[in-house]
Amino acid sequence: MILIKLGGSIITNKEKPLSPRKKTIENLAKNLKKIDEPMIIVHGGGSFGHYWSVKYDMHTKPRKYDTRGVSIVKNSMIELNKIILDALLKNQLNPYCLPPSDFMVGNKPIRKKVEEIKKIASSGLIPVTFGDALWYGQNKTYILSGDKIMTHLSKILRPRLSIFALNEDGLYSDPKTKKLIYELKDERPTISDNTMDVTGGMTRKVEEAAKIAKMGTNVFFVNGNKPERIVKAINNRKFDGTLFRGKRNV
Ligand code: IP8
Repeated sequence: MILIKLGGSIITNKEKPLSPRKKTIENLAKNLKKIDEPMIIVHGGGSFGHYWSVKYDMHTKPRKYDTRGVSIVKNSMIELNKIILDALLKNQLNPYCLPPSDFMVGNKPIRKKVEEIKKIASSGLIPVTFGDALWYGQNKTYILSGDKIMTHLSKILRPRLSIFALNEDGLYSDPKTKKLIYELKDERPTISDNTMDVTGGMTRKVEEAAKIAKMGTNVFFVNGNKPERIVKAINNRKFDGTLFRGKRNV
C-alpha cells in the first residue's frame, strides 16, 4: 500500500485565493490511474484552507478560534476536496471521501478507524482525506495539516512507501542553484521557508518525512507537475526527487 500526499501548492495556485490548478489535478489523476497497488490519498489546503486560516488567524495549536472561521475553513476544504474527487472519478478511479473527523478524536488518530482505511484501500476504493479545521474539545479547534495525517497513517498502517507530491523537484541543498538532494539517511536538513502556510510549509513536510522514515518507511519528495515521476517511484524505476531512506532500509 502507498500513501500519497498531494501538496496544496501543487493542486492550487498559492498566489491566488481559491484557485485550483485544474489541469495539474487532471494530470495527476491520469497518472494515478496507472498505479496498480492500493493507495490512500491525502491532500493539503493550498489557497483554499490556508487562505481562510490566515484570514481568521487560525493555527495548529488548539484554541478557541472564531467559530465563523472554523466553518469557513472547513467549507473551503470540502470545496477543494470535491474538485479532487471529481477529477479522480472522471479518470475512472473510485475515491472514497474520508474527512479526518472520521478517524481523529481531538488530535489523536483512532487506531481502529485508521486500520479500517487500509481495508477500504484493499477493496479497490481509494480513501481520500485532507488537512482540515478540527474539533479538539472544550470549545477549542485546531488546524490539522495533511502532512501530520501522513505521519499518523504511516505509523499505524506501515505503507510500502509515502510520497509527497510538491511544486518543486524535491529538496535542494542550495535553493539558489536548485541543486537537488537525492537521498537523506538520518539527517534533517534545515529549510529556509517563507510561505504563508499556517501549518509550516516545507519545514513541516521535512519534519514529518523524517519521522516517517525513522519508523522504517521510505519517503519520496517528487515534483507533482511531472506526475509520471510518482508512477516511476512506485514502480521502483529510476527515481527523480529526494528520498528519505526508511530506517529498516538503510
Ligand atoms: O496544507 C492544512 O493542510 P496542509 C489545511 O496539508 C488547512 O498543511 C485547513 C489549512
